[in-house]
Amino acid sequence: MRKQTLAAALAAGMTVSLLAGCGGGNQTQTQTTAAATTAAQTTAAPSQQAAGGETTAAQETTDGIPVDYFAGTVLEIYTKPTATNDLVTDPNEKEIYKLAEEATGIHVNWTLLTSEAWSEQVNLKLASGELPDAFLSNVGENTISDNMELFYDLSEEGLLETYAPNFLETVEKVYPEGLDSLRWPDGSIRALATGRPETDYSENTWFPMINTRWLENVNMEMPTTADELYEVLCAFRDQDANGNGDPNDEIPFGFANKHGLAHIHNSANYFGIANAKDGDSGHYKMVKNGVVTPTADTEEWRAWLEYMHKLMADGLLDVEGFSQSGDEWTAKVNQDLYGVTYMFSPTHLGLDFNEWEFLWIQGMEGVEPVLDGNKYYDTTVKTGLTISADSKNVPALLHWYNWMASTRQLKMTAFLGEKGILWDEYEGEIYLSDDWKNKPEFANETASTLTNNRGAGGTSVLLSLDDYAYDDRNTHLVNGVPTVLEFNPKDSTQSRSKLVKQTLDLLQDEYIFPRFQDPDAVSERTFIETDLMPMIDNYISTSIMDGVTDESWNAYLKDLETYGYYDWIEWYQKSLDGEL
Ligand SMILES: [Ca+2]
Ligand SMILES: [Ca+2]
Repeated sequence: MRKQTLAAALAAGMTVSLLAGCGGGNQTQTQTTAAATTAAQTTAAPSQQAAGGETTAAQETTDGIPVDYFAGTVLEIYTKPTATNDLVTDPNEKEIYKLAEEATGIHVNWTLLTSEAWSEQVNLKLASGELPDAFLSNVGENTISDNMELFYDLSEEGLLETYAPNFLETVEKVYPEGLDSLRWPDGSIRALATGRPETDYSENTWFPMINTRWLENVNMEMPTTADELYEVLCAFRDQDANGNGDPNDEIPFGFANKHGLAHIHNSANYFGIANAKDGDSGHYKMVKNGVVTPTADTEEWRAWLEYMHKLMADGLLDVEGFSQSGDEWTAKVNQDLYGVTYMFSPTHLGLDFNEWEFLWIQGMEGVEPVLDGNKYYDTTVKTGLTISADSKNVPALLHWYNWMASTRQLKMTAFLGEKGILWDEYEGEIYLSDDWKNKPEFANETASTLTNNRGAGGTSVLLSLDDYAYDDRNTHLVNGVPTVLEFNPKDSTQSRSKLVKQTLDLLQDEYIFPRFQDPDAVSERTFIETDLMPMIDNYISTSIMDGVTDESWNAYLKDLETYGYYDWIEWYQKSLDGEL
């Protein structure tokens, strides 16, 4: 095959180039040495970089391919703006792409599509058969599975190892399953990943929160068991807990199944049942010791429903919780009518952060409460870079992409823009910097506009958690020196981060890592879900409103079988085992 011939030719030429051009310099780049080299490189003038000089080591990729091996190549790449406030009309104005061209000699002709036009244009291109070399932005799993043959299979032996070793190294750090995370069911690799994972800010859990002012008003302690919570909620009901003079306007426990994630399902956490960040139906299974385990047929499940029914029957739960809209729920939050409810953070709802505390109780004796979510939150874009099957520039493209991932500093430049504005270095470590805020030239900017206009965010290369800034939420450079930021309860990022950090240990360790799946297999699952999920959801709401009897419970257990609950569980077991 052509590419193999190219690879072979390159492999043969590599030794020669190294000897002739680079003096056999040490190819081993630890992060520390790479850091030092690229720090110099990033600040060096373009002409110096092009000339090489002392930056030789950084100008070769780890495997020794000369950085300018593909100089003169012109790539056609489609992309879209990093975010809606990315006003850059030519991505070549961004620092990372300037550096990449200066170093590799590869020029990119960009076609920048609006987010609105993206899907349509990608599909038009795919239908026309006249494809650019690559799409650098999320093409999407379905688009790929529908047009598999139009995307280059990057699983070809030796291809990524030869041209994208830095990327491969990052992939192993980012995904517990390494490169297999990017494989399709047939073993092929049709896209490379971009962006960065998070464990901190974005974890999508909504937290159960209790109003401590209300607790003080009714003169009670923070509850730690289901019985104590019941007593507290009764006090909220019976007294003027919000202190507005009316003892009857409190709704002790609020939820809204039609709003985002403030769902009653979250309260199953106290009974040891939690999702792994996949919505309501995520609560209907858990992975325990490598086995996908049913939850919706357990004694814990029934105990949860019975407890919530007791709250409902005694006027402690919002009776409108199943029917009200998100806006109606929000209005009640803002009118100080809820003593307990679910939140991304109080600050995000415009509430006083210091008035609310995370509410964590033991629902059932002997059952460990578990918080929704999992300890690993994948915010990377797994279909971030796709290369067209008929591109004549596959090695050059991989080499260009790989170069941008050759050091932490370049990855940070790709993500946030040039060093010295949003990020900088201090004694060899990378930090986010706040010093741009004092510079007149950035007076009209925000962190968000700077990020999006100067960096390429998730639309660039792949970063691991270690690549990013040290303690990025709480330690920033201030006047060039690492400074632990004072906690500001009005800062929604800090508030959320504080809650997330406080609760990370309560998350599950086991979960089903998302993979690309055969669309037919996915259809089989969604077919089961069509009737199964409404049945379970209906049993939840009926039980909480009207109670659980042995008769209703036994009929429900039978329904679980009839509606394919155990086939659904088995499907996820296969998914966990990588058999789909
Ligand atoms: Ca009351
Ligand atoms: Ca009141």
